[in-house]
Amino acid sequence: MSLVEINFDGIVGPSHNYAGLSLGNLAATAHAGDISYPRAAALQGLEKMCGNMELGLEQGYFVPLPRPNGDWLEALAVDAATGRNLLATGWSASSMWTANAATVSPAPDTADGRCHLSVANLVTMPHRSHEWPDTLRQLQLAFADRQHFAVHGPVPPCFGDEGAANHMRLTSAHGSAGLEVFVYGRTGGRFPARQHEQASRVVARRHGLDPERVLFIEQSPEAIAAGAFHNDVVAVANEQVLFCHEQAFADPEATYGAIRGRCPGAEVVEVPASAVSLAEAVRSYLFNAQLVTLPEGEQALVIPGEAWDSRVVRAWLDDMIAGNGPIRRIIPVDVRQSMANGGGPACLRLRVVADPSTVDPRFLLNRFKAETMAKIIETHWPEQVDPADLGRENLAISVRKAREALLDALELSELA
Ligand code: SUG
Repeated sequence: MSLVEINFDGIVGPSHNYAGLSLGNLAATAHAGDISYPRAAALQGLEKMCGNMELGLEQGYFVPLPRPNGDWLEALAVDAATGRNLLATGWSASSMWTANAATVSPAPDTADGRCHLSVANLVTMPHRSHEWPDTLRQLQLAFADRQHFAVHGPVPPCFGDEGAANHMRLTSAHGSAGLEVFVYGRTGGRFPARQHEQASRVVARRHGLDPERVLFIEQSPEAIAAGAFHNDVVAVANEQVLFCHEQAFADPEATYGAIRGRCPGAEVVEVPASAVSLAEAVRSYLFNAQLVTLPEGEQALVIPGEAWDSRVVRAWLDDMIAGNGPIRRIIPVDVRQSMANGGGPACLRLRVVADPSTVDPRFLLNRFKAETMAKIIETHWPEQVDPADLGRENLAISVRKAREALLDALELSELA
C-alpha cells in the first residue's frame, strides 16, 4: 500500500459569478457585480491541475454541485421580489474551493488506521451552507472503500466548520504519522470568524486522532480583520515545513514552539511583516499556495500570478530561493477568475493522503480525461455571466445542461 498526497481540485462550475456574498473576503466583496467568465475560469483551473500532474503529482477532482439549487431557493421562498443577494446564494459555484469541502485525517494519524473525512458544514455563509449534502454524496462515492476510508457527515450547525482551509499537517513524510494542527478564529472582530474551535475539536475526536499529535491554535484576530477569512490565506504546511506570515497566529512563538515540540524536524519559514505586510499578503495571496513535494524530493510553492507580480513578494521569494531554505522552487499559475472571488491555488484543492488504487478512479485525472473536460468546458460553459442574469430561466437551463454533459463524460451521472 503506497500512501501519496492526492490533490482533489474543484472543477469551476458553469454558474461561476461575482455576487459579493462573503463578508470578510476582500477580493470577493471588491468584485461584487463584475461580469465573470466561467469558461475561462474552468480552463484556468484545469490548466493548474494539468500543470501539477506534469510535475509528477497525483491529481483528482470533484465535479461542480447542481446549481441553481432549486430546493434551497424554494426553502427560502425566493420569488421575483426577493433581493438579489438571497437569489445569488442559490447560484454560487463556491464548491470549486474544495479546501472547504472537508477535513481529512490520513490513515497513519487515526485510531482505526483508515483515512477519515468530515464534510464541512460551512454554516457561516448562506451561499456555502447548502453545499454539504451534495459534497457528501460525492465524498461517499469517491471514498466508498470502507476498508480504507470513513466519511463523516457535518459537525452540528451551531459550530462553524470550514474544512481543510483551517487544518494543517506536519509529518516527516506524507505516508507517516503526522501532527494535525487545527486553526480556529474567535468571534467579535470586524469580520466573521468562520472556523469555530469546537468544530475543530469535534472533528479531531471523530477522526480518532491521538491527542498527543493534535494542536488547536488560535488564528490572529488581526489576520481575520485584514481579510484572512481562513487560515490558508496566511499559512500553509507541507511535510516538515510550515510557511506562514508573522501575524498568522494569535501567539506565534507559542505556536512554533508547540509544533517543534511535537514534530521535532519541523522547519518554520516565517515571512516578517517588515518584508510583506499583512495587507499585501492578503492582496497577493502568497500563502494561498500549494506547497508540494516533487517526486525528486524537493518542495515547490505553486503561487497565484498575483503574488508573482507583487514587487515586495517577488523580492522576498528571490531572497528565499537564493538562501538555503527548504522551499526550492516557485511555480506561478494563472487562476485569476477564482482569485477575484478570494480563491487561490490552495483554495481550489483538497489534499487527501491515500493509495490512489483505493479511490474511485472516476475522480482521478489523466491526460485523456483532461482533454475531454476541456472540450466540454469549451462547448458548454457560458463565456460570461452578469450577476444581473442570475435567476433567468435560459441561464439556468444552460448551466444545468453544461453540468450534465460533464457528468456524462466522466460517467458520474448518478450525481445528476
Ligand atoms: O468562501 N468565496 C469563497 C472563497 C473560498 C476560499 N477558500 C479558501 N480560502 N480555502 C468564500 O469566501 C465568493 C462568492 C461570491 O461572493 O459570489 C466566495 O464564496
